[in-house]
Amino acid sequence: MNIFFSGSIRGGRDDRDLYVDLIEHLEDHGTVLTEHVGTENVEEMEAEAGLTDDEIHDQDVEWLQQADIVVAEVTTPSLGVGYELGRVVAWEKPVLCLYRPGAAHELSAMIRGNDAVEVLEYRDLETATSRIDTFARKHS
Ligand code: 6K6
Repeated sequence: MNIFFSGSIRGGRDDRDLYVDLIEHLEDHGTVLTEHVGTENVEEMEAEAGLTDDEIHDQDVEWLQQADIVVAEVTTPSLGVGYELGRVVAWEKPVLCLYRPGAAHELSAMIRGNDAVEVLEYRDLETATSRIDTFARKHS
């Protein structure tokens, strides 16, 4: 199963360590196409590799098309994550969004109010991974 993990990059990297834990757990269920979302210094690394924004966009859209399921950590608001979610909802792919209540930003109504998206409000990693297991099994 191909899994697209979506998380903030230019929106802010405060939750990067958490992304690493979630990606590691998702790898039990299939191939995570977007491991780089958890990578430290991803922007510097990809800039050094000479990747342009056009190439990043086109590659990410290609991975979104290949994905069987999408899991997004949406606590740190990100334009890119919101864009990715809009695209996959239009393609009717299964989407799970993970959000920690009490964060600096309330979750967008465009995510919480979207019936095509499963939203889990969670406070600890164990709750998130357990829901990921249920979600991944349901769509495998
Ligand atoms: C290279 C050069 C400059 O920046 C980079 C690295 N940037 C990205 N590399 C890969 N995927 C990216 C990059 N920027 C955004 N994305 C995609 O958008 C990822 O799939 C994330 O889920 C999402 C994050 O969007 P922003 O708006 O927070 O950056």
